Amino acid sequence: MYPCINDVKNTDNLSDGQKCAVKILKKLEGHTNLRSFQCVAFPAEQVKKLCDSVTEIFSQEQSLLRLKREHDDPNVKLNWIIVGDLHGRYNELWKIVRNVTRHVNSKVQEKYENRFIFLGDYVDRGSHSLELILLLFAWKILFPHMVLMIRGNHEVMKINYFYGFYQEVLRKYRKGRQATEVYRVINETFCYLPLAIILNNIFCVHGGLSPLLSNVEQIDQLKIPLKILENTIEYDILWADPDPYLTAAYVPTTTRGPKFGEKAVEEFLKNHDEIDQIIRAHQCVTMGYLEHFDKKCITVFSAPGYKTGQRCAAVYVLYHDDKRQPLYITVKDPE
Ligand SMILES: [Mn+2]
Repeated sequence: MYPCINDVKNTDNLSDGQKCAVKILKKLEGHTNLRSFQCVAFPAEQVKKLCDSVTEIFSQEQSLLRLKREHDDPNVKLNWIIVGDLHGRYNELWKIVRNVTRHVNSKVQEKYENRFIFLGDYVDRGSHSLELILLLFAWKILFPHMVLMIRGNHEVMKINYFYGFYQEVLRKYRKGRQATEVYRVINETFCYLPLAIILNNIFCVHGGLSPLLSNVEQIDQLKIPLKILENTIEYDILWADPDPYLTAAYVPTTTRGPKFGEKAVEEFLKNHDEIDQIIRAHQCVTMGYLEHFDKKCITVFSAPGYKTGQRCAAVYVLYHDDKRQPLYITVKDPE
């Protein structure tokens, strides 16, 4: 089970934003295997409506989302599928949701529901960032509880102006006025994305920890919409990387965020009784999955084909019975 147009209920009572999401999703569901330079075009007006509607939903969420089991309906078993960097790999996203949910379903017989956490880096690098982000926004509008999204370091205009997304939008709108409008409105929407999620005992974030972050409440206090400025908690948690060889807790870098070592992770877990693991994305790791510091921190990377010849990526699944496991996705011919 994945977010699907057939599951949209009460189509007569939809808001304008939901109607727009239905239109966009219907069209995208009909194009799940795009060639490199093929595009699914939507008028700027429609993109704007979609962005306005999803912004409203993100505004009601918080910078730090907390999901606890007791909030769940006890009759429904939830499997959480955690997805790392996607980087415009739209066809592969479809393969991921279809293959992974098929696999998860075959293991779970009872009444269940699959939910998704996307860890950011939706745009740049790949050739279909635009279709991918519109697909995620349409899903979010129609299935807000089933699809959770946080912000990656590429969901920042200063970055995605240079790493592919801006050029892609220019090309798809033939450098017209609609191009700058679409690019601007999507980047404005990015400023409303939450920054981290606590799911049961797991802290989900795009990059990692920050020396400025002693308590997750500090993330709670960050008010969206948010500009990401250097030397802030928000910058660090979007950019940080774990370093297995680091003896200090943190070391700054000049090109990315801080590196954090086992000491930093232990300190963070000690300060947060409710958290026992950190799941992050942000680095292209072999096979799409890597454990750090005795599984206290995990990297998930979900964009097969990100590097030439790299066919494998992974997602991390948190099954309803609390079993946690990576699932690998192999794509035969990444475009
Ligand atoms: Mn990243």
